[in-house]
Amino acid sequence: MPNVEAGAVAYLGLGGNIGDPVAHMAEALNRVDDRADCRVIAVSRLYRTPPWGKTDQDWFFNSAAEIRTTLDPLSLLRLCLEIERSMKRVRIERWGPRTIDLDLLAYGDLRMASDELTVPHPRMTERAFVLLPLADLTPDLVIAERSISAWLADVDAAGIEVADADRGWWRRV
Ligand code: A4P
Ligand code: MG
Repeated sequence: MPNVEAGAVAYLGLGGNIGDPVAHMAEALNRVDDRADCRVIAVSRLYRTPPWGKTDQDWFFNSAAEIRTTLDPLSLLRLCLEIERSMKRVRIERWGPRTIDLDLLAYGDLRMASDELTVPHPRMTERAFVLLPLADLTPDLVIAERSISAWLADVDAAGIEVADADRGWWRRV
């Protein structure tokens, strides 16, 4: 059995706006937590967010999770992509509608950029729908030399609502 307690702390960002996004996010988190090499430590509140980037689409649900894992960063990314694929995520257009999006936001204090994986997630500091859930978990986490709460103060979070303030939402779906 891998000793998850000795693993790295990583943060995942979750979102979706097709079908039942809350059920998809809950299933994704339970699938991560069910693995012997991963544990979900904490989950953010559940947010309802206006579409960012491509605005003529449905509102999203978004959340974030803190996990502990013995997987290396690339294996963790591949796990996220595999979960997305198995939930039949259709990637029709950039920033377009999706059943589930599972991003690796940060992995310990690792900084890396390759074709397959960039950590921290390069666009996270511009996105209130990522920063707000992440600030529930770790407001003092430093990304690109500023804390999550400092980045959050600079982005437009207008319209974002808390859809469920109970952080156990993902256990109940
Ligand atoms: N990849 C590299 N680094 C990473 C990483 N750290 N985490 C690669 C995840 N993936 C990473 O991913 C394309 C490829 O990026 C993956 O195969 C992986 O090898 P993608 O998720 O399809 O990315 P994308 O759509 O090209 O662009 P981007 O900017 O990542 O978009 P997102 O993050 O997918 O965002 N509005 C609201 N309110 N809420 C949302 O959740 N989401 C999007 C899409 C647009 N607007 C939104 C929301
Ligand atoms: Mg993604």
